[in-house]
Amino acid sequence: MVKKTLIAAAAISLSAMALTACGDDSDSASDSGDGKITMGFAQVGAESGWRTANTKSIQDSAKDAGVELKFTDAQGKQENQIQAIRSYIQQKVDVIAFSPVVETGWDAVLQEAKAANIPVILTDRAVDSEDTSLYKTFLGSDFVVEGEKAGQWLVDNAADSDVNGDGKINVVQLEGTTGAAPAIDRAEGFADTIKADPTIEVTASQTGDFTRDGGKQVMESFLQSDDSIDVVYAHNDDMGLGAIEAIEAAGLQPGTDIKIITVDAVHDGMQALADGKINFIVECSPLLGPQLMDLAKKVLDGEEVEPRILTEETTFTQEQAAEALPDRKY
Ligand code: GYE
Repeated sequence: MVKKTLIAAAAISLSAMALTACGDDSDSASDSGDGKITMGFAQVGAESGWRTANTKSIQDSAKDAGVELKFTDAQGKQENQIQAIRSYIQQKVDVIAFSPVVETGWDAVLQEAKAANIPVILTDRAVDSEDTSLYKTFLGSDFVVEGEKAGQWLVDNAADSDVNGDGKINVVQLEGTTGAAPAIDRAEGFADTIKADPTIEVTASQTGDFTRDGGKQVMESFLQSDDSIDVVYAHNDDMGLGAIEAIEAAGLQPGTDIKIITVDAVHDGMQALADGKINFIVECSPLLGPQLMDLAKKVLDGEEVEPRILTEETTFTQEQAAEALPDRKY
């Protein structure tokens, strides 16, 4: 139903654009003549608290920067994102930005954007295209480093994390969306770092698709098949929050009977951390909007921009979460 609405909306705006395009010959890579930048943004979906905060940041900062934003929600489907990007190309937006659901499979549509002379900015997630001329820059976190920070906390806190006291630290991993850059990289950074301590082992790993419900379901099945779980490493807060529900339903105390490490540091995650139900969170900032608008302007002004722009992030212990919560923006 929602998908149909999206397609219908795209079709309507396409025909509207076809009409206006007749009187407008400018097929430039700069703004379409009225001084106002039009940006087409193809969002992943609304799978998590992080994504909600990210969408709000992009919408608010477009308004603040006077950028006309065309926004689509792909509901977690690559085909919807590709369709949205194609419609932005046909509408001759000035710039396209998107957060790719998965890493692979973008070359064709990005080549179409390039042929139409519309610059593309990758926001939040990367693509694995070898041809880096297909996009101007990639703005977002270093997900490998995030995984390393999560792993390092566990290595540093190994003595307290052998909850079952069997001399081994059994970790179950709740992975993000299969094929997505943050899922691939957060797993890799974590796996590399825990090698420093041979008692730490990932004993089970499955996708929870970055959702609370997914995290809960996967954790329920992990708990049914294994009673020696010491640690949960969830690729985002929402899956960690779902795991908390499953752990509590099994009569165990999250944060004590099973340690929990997550990534994001959105409000609900930080609350659970301050409450002692999560043990450590690696921050991943969703507030990419202001930098994105700034980059779009620079790109359209013909300025050189760095091909990779990293966001600044920190980590939180339980005490730090309690301190930071009152001023948290998301
Ligand atoms: O960590 C997760 C979201 O791409 C960094 O996607 C983003 C991730 C974020 O669903 O919560």
